[in-house]
Amino acid sequence: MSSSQKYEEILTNLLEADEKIKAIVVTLRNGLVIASKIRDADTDEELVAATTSVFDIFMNRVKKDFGSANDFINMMTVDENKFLFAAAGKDAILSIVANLEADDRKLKVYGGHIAKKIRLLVNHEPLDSTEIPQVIHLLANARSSSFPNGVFLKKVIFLGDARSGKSSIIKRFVENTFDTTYLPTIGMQISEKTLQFDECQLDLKFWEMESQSHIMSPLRKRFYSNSKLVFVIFDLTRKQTFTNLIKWINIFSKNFHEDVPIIILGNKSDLPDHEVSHEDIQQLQKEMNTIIFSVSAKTNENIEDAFKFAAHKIFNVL
Ligand SMILES: Nc1nc2c(ncn2[C@@H]2O[C@H](COP(=O)(O)OP(=O)(O)OP(=O)(O)O)[C@@H](O)[C@H]2O)c(=O)[nH]1
Ligand SMILES: [Mg+2]
Repeated sequence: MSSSQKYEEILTNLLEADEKIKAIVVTLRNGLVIASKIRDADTDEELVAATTSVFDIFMNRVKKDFGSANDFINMMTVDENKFLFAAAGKDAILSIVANLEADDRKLKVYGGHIAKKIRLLVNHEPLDSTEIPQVIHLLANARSSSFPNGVFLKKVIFLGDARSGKSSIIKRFVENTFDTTYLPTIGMQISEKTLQFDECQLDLKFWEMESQSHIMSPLRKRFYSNSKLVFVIFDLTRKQTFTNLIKWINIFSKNFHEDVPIIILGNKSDLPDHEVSHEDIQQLQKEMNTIIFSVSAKTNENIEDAFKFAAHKIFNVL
């Protein structure tokens, strides 16, 4: 699929996802339009003119307030329209025009997700799919007001075969970096990151344990104890890691009897030769009545969304 087809599909999927969206424009920082999609051809010219003038105002503000920031998402209302501007990496900007009834949160969830896809396209990095994953629809339609007020510390554990990318996923989320060198996790590795949802401060503590389980078995109980969510990671390019998911989940349930949400992530979506097919994934999804989605610690595809989804699962607000 050519890159212009990919833009076309991504923007079409976004229009379909939220009926309040009137137009979507992807521009380079200098204002050059690289892709656009307008719902109603009748309002075409008018909207493009409105978007361009608001875009100029916004860009001046961006230059002043954010410098060359490559991570922002901003909304403003001008006359009859709501505008969302999201950085799609350092080179491009996604603009969404919606009518006034559009839900801000929904626009931000979709906008943030699509902006990341566009960043990959602009940088000529591999894109796993032009479709909006189910998890994004769930997040977009969830109400953040359902998060409890206060400060919460929650333990999240990572399971999965050696070299599937547990440490890399955590590192990408916590430090926003990626390393191609493989350093097996020894013993226990713990790190932390805070997420904010309105009045809810969520301090997530990530625990990863050495995957050579037999060596570490006396520590297993401590590893599982008090966990509030489990991520199970497999490597999309190695089928065995997918088959072993069940093993990891079974060991967990044998050792820990509380009902904890489990999220399965297929990592390394950036690599070309996937041994695990969409059909395999869909079948397991059905069998386990869970959501599995593909991520890449390398390109950052879907990583943040996976953790946001986890936060919603922890508070059972989906
Ligand atoms: N291409 C690609 N490589 C990845 C990705 N994620 C991780 N890797 C590589 O895969 C290797 C293993 O990653 P780790 O994060 O150490 O895997 P792990 O699951 O923590 O492994 P153990 O700690 O031994 O259980 C490293 O060489 C990473 O650079 C990804 O999304 N894409
Ligand atoms: Mg590791």
